[in-house]
Amino acid sequence: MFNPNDVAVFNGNIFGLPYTYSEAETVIIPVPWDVTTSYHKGTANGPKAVLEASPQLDFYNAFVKNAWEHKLFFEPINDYWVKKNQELNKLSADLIAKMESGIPFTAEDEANLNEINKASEELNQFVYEKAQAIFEDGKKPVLLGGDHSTPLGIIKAYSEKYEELSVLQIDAHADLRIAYEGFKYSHASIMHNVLSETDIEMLIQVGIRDICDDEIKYIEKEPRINTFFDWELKHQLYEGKTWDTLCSEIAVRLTDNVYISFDIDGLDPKLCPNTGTPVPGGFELEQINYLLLKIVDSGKKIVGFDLNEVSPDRFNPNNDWDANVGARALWMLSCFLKEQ
Ligand SMILES: [Mn+2]
Repeated sequence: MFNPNDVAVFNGNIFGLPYTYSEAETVIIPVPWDVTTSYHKGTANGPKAVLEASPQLDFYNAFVKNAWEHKLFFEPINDYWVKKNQELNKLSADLIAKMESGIPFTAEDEANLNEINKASEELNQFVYEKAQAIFEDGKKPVLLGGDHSTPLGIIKAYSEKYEELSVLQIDAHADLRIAYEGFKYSHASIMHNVLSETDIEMLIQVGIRDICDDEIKYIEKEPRINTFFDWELKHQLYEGKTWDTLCSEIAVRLTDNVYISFDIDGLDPKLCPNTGTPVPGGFELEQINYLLLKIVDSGKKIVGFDLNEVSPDRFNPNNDWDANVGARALWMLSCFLKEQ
């Protein structure tokens, strides 16, 4: 018998929950992938680190009754992708170094770039088919990255399953670059790829604070995007507007079915110091919790999510702070699915 008040035991499942795949309502797809990460590598180790940090959480949720009864199952981390990621990271590190020093590509570099783009396509297809299979089993797929390139396939599956889906993106970056550093499926291109390869209705971006001119132009001319920049939100807070009001203003932009793509770097970097591309500014986790409560209160439905860019400490394997926060973010998002 599982007692949610007991000390959690590491049983291989997320949060030490006692559910199998066949019992599960929600299945977490871990994606150990960070091939296109340009700054700090390490988000490929995010799923394992979050899984290991997860049993220490307590299950009480002030807003969701018996939250632990939500039957969550964590799929085994797929070894094929772990190996593929390691292999390709050697190639991509070299390409990125050349690009950043302005060294022209040789024919071999071009071939390597092609190989990475092909593998990314293969990964997207794998995630898409996995998500579809979970839907077909009458369960809900959610995704834990990896870098922010990983959720394209699952967002595609959701956009086919749900009509008028909007994506709520919590992120420091707009991720609207077209083939960043030559990588078609870059972490920095995910929302461009979502807009061009799925039929989502709206993209609502929150917390964006590190962005280039081309992305600003993209946002201005694309009617499906609505961006709440970090500086706009913060200035309004400083001027006395409440977070409650701002959350209502965000919620009203969403369609009835909401998918959340949560890049951990949308939070204040003190909560994710080892993430791939940390940026000062951002949110407390409780502010995002409040935003999601407001969205549900406004009558909209949170149907699915991904959490990405969580990375363990590269220098100190005993420091599990990033993974700890990641596990709490995952728990928070999961609770919003149970409530539906
Ligand atoms: Mn991102």
